[in-house]
Amino acid sequence: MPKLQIITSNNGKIKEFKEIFGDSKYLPVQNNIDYPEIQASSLEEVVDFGLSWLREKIEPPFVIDDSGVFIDNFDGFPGVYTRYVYDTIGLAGVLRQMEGVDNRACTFRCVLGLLTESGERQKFVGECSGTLINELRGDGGFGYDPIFIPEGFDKTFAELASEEKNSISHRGKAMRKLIDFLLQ
Ligand code: ITT
Repeated sequence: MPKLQIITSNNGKIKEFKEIFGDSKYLPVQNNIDYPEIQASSLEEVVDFGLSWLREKIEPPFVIDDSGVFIDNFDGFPGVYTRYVYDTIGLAGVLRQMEGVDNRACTFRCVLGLLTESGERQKFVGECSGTLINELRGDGGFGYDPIFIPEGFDKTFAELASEEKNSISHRGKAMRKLIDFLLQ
């Protein structure tokens, strides 16, 4: 089975890659080489820079994943700063910032960047909208999962079975586009 390197230090992401790739033709393999994530205004720019930097260091094909949560009431913040906010104020801090906020709508976005064996670059985007609740619920998933309820559900991502999360999540959607491309 051909291997596909996934460049990430996030074990939650790699678990989802393995689940979603399932028995497709490729076997996702984690490579946690650290690459610079530039300060940019979009996930797409972060991915483009990451692909350019990594192409000098490792052999393609490989995939990178930049993702984040965009909160309507804060004009899309934390967005590209989602990891930074998680590492600094954490989910408790996010909930504090959301105290008294009525509009709790937000969208998870995932941008996957692929550098193919022939050096071609492709991006695949997935989104999942929902709301942020005011407590932590569930212990599945990772990151912001305990505070996010996807549209049409009454459970957080952390309370859903992983197959359910993957079937509707930003990463699941982006990854199915990537798999379709690879199998073309
Ligand atoms: P990389 O090595 O792949 O960059 P990372 O964790 O730094 O790993 P990002 O820079 O893309 O990844 O930051 C994404 C942030 O968004 C991070 O804080 C995650 O916890 C959060 N996040 C992304 N996808 C998520 C998901 O499916 N569920 C919950 N939180 C998610």
